[in-house]
Amino acid sequence: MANTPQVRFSDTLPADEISKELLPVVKALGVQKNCEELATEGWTILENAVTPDFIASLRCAILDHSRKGGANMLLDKNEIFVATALHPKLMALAEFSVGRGFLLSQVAASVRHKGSPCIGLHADHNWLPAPFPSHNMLLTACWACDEYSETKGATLIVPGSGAERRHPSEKECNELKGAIPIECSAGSVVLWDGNIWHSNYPRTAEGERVVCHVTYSRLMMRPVENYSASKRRLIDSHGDRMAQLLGEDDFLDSPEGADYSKLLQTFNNAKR
Ligand SMILES: O=C(O)CCC(=O)C(=O)O
Repeated sequence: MANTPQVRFSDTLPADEISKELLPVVKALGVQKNCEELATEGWTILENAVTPDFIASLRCAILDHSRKGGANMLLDKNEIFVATALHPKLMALAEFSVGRGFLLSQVAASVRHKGSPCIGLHADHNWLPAPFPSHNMLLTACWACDEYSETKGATLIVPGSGAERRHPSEKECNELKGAIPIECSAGSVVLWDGNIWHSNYPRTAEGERVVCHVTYSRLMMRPVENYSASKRRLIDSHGDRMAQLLGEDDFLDSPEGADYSKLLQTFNNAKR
């Protein structure tokens, strides 16, 4: 994190501006262009972010922990997941995109085989109502352990969709108008903000596409108080509404990571 001066800021830095404290870090790491792309396009690729050995070890660790197409809650499962989450270039891009003091939201993985279906067009601001705020809330960093191309099941992106600052409609989800594959080599990290519409192409090539998904969120997404120590007792005594208040009525943060049976309900809740 860049040094925090002991003065009280009364302004807010524009979403596309790199703070003067972060700028030297961004320049030293060579990620200024990535910051610009995130600000203007909503996505960027960090090519060759790590060595081939690192990405091979990450791929093995993901496969070791994956069940039924992926895994969640990986941060404390292997030191390599810590290294992905704390990668200096990602930390700098996250500070730029989701602000100083940003949080780790998840470290998950996906393994897509030939014939794996696509996940459907969405914006990662999925549990925010539209219009989305001008400052990004969620930054997703996908570590490609295998080459990305359309037939290999690359992430699909709709360039320019971030400017809509809303969720895609059902028609837009079906038509995928203007969609392109993100093409990159294994060892690259693809990052996008919460506004841009994306999905993935169904994999038609043999083999599998292994990806580590690291998400960072803006500090304001965190509750002020943390009741995890007494959560179970409070919910047992007070029921469903207490479960909702303490975050047990959504797809986020179940003991095994995301609980996808509650995904639709969570995304719908954000829009009513
Ligand atoms: O797996 C992909 O290519 C897309 C992943 C995705 O949609 C996400 O992490 O939000």
